[in-house]
Amino acid sequence: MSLRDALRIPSAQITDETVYRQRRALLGALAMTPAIAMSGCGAAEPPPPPRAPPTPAQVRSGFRTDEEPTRYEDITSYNNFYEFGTGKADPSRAARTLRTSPWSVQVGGECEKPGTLALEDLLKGLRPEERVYRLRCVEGWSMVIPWLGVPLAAVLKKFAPTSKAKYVAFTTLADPRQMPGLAYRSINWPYREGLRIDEAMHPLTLLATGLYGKPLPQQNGAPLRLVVPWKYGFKSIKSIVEIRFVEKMPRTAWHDLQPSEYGFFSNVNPQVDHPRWSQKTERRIAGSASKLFAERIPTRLFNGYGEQVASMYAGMDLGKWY
Ligand SMILES: Nc1nc2c(c(=O)[nH]1)N[C@H]1C(S)=C(S)[C@@H](COP(=O)(O)O)O[C@H]1N2
Ligand SMILES: [Mo]
Repeated sequence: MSLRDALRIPSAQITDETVYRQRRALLGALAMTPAIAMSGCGAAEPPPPPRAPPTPAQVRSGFRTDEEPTRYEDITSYNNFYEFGTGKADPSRAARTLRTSPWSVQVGGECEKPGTLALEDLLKGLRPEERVYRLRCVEGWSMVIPWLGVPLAAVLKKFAPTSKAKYVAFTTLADPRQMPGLAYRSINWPYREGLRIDEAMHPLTLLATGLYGKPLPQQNGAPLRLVVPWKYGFKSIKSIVEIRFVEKMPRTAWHDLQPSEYGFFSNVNPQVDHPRWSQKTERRIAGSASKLFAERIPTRLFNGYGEQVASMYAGMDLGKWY
């Protein structure tokens, strides 16, 4: 489908399947044309009043959810990992050959103890915890995933960030021999993401190493991927090889591609429509196969983690597509 065709679909008929096709079409269209002027941001609700920082108990209440979990087979066969292709089933097939051991991560920038560490050393002394989080993709589908991982803050503190470390930038491996998707210069590889330092240090922010108590499968971002449950899924960057503390807001892969559609903050917000589709509801992929295409549920501000994270955005205009 061409981008022009994609844009012609009446919004009432847009499902996350068409959205994902639009997103894929956009990659091709943008490769040939300068940035297309997209319609402005959705109408805004007034921002919620500033809130006090969460208590430790409120933070912990975000670590688990009783919602029905997504099945292992769905989490590992319905993926976005464009380095291995743009189809949902591509990563589970093509990422099988990604070599995840040995693996090292280069950590640098505004910190006192930079270094390149083997994964084992990066995680030394930290015990993986289980966190059951909602994952909400910008395309309008969501899952409930039992991750295994360590708080990102615990890893970052090992490197003694300085007061100049206002943001943290992350980079995915970009090895064309292992990643067939890199042959398509759609995204400006390597995949890059970033967080503000307070977001990176937030107790909900996880560096995941596994799911369902097992090591992370390649298609889910092995051996190490970010999980930021209150943000759209594209912020949760996979197969990380570099972490940098930086002073300025870092450039990110999706934002570079289409700034009006993929903001730096990208906190889940049902009141702010994506320029080309509504974000009010989501298709929850959970439970039995027969439910997969039936369940649409309301999307929640901050993906339901407002109690834990809203205070970080006090005073910020949430009505904009950040
Ligand atoms: N390196 C990299 N990280 C990535 C992506 C990607 O294409 N490349 N896709 C993102 C998107 S859009 C989503 S929704 C999640 C999907 O994670 P999952 O496949 O483990 O569910 O990974 C994110 N991280
Ligand atoms: Mo996504």
